[in-house]
Amino acid sequence: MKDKILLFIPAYNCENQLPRVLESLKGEALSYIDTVLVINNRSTDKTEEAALIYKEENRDFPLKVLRNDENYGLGGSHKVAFEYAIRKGYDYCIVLHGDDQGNFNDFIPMLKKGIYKKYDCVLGARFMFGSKLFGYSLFRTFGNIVYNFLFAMVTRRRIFDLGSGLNLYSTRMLENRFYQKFPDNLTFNYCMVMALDYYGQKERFYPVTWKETDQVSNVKMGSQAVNVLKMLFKYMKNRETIKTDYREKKIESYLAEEIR
Ligand SMILES: Nc1nc2c(ncn2[C@@H]2O[C@H](COP(=O)(O)OP(=O)(O)O)[C@@H](O)[C@H]2O)c(=O)[nH]1
Ligand SMILES: [Mg+2]
Repeated sequence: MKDKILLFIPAYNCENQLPRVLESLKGEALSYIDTVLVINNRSTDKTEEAALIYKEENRDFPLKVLRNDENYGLGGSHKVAFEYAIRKGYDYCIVLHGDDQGNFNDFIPMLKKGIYKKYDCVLGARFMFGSKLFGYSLFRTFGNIVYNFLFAMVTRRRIFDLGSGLNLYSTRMLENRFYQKFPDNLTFNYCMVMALDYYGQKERFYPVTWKETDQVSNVKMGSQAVNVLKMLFKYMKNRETIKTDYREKKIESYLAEEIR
């Protein structure tokens, strides 16, 4: 039977990039996707309007637009999307950032060969043989490689990325909601990598392209880098810390309104 696949696009202040991302899915990519779910995380620009205009102009494009009840961050947006995927019976949830840095089409050979069926998750990797980086500074590349190495030591597996903007998760793996108390901000993905170790999930890293052109990165690199190290160090000392609440603000349930 054909797998039911949800493509989740987190979107925050990317009015210029989002239509390009949607456009890039036309053709073969859409043959693998049942629903494209754009989650507007309370953007302050015209991101949501851009999504709605795109839907209006592309009537047969399987697009759904949600708006988070609050700004839940990138991690919180994942929680909304994962819940949606589980509740609506999707077999897989693919995440693609809405700011047009990654490219869904990089996953097509992997989807075509059915590679994902043998894993709990397939993680797009920007720093492995076959990956391609455009406009990414040497400093950031180096920093990422060092961090990959540190996480590899602690999780005792080969790590080629700690959070690219293109990843596939099976809903079977997500079902027990192990991620519910993970950080709501951009460090969510680092926790997901530690979870690979703690829960013994089976991952596959897959090389992807990554570009930086007109995006505005919201990452506060310095403070995030330090926080991530602390997180990793705590986990190294006591692996049970992964069960603690990593959030700054406790949220009962992550809710979103279906706009269209
Ligand atoms: N920064 C940020 N990004 C968010 C948020 N919610 C969703 N996103 C999306 O998450 C993706 C990654 O964010 P970005 O700032 O580009 O981080 P970077 O690519 O790791 O430098 C983008 O596609 C954003 O549109 C949020 O609250 N903050
Ligand atoms: Mg980005």
